[in-house]
Amino acid sequence: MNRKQDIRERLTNARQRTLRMLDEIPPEFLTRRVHDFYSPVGWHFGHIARTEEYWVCRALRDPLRDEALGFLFADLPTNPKENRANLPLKEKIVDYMRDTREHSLRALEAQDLNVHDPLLADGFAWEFAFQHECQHQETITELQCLIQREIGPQERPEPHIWVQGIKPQMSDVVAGTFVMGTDWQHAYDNEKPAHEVTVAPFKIGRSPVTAFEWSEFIKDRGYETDSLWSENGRAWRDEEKATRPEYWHVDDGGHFIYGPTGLRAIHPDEPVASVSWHEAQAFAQWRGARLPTEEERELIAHGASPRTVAPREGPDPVSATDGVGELLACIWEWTCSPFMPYHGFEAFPYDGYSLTHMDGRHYVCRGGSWATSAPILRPTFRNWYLPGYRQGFLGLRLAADN
Ligand code: AVJ
Ligand code: FE
Repeated sequence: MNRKQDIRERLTNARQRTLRMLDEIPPEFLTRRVHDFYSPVGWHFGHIARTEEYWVCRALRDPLRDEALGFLFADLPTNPKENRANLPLKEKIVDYMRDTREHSLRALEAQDLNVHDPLLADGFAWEFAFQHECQHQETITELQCLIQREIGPQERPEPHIWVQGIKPQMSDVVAGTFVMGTDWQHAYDNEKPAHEVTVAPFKIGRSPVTAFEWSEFIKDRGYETDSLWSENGRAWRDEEKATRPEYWHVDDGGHFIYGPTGLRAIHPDEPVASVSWHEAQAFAQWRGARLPTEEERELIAHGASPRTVAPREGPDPVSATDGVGELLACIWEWTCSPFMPYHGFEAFPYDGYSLTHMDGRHYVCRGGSWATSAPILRPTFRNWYLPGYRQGFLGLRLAADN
């Protein structure tokens, strides 16, 4: 299939899903901020359109066609999240999405992609817009969960019985040299360049830490045991009054969590989610283990079969398989590595994508979650958050020295 046709189809498929997601949002929530960290969910739909329009226009050296909407839907410090609640009506957002997409596809049709300009070569601007749309679909899923939490339980789901969970096991990984990162033109700047890395032997969890394992940490007073927490971790815990993963609802009958369509029972073997880096660190301490480095996490992911899995309603329980599994599309896994540039990194297409976050304060997450769109699941993909962040589908996998 030719490249333009391929881009067109992928953009069109992504957009079908985005529009389906928009229709699932209760209209009264489109302009409402349900959490301090987030813009109102309606903003994300315009932002997807604006980002595509912006990069296509930049590539063509054309001005933005609608400066006002271009600003409203920009993720800029001059446009703080409080401003982003003044949104146009849903129909106008949908019009903007349609109009910018039509313009983008017309421009794609007319453009020769066999050129040297890095914004145009092989359709970079369109590919960037596509991957960006996929990423915001996951943010929208996070917001769907938060919206369900605001709405509250419609009915009490049948709880799972939490008697025991799968036995956590570790696999030995031999020392090895592998190619970390990629030179693929359409990878994000932070994944480049490809470079050789040598890793000492280590042990790695065969699956991410499960909800049941986390419940044992709680029972063993892990949250109250100061020696398990770093100084910053303790400060965070006290400030947040954290006693369990933020989105857990526990009553005497069971464990529940809000998914994108409402409250659901937590399966004991599903990966624990919505834990911060501080909590993940304390848990690893409690188990006498540590978080993997991102080098270790990428090394094991290169062995993973590149399954393409569609996003689901929630995580599947992990299985006690031989070898290391659940490497992609299960849960984002915290690593102990700060988000920093690889040697030879060049910010592209703008500093704000990666560089401004490479401040030593953010930590890398790897793997992708059940809510990550399949086209952006890859072993080299780096996600990052501040250590106190626990919204989103974030869990962990343990590692240890060998
Ligand atoms: C990589 C998920 C931290 O959502 O802030 C979306 C991705 N960058 N639009 C974010 C991103 C620009 C980013 N994360
Ligand atoms: Fe964005």
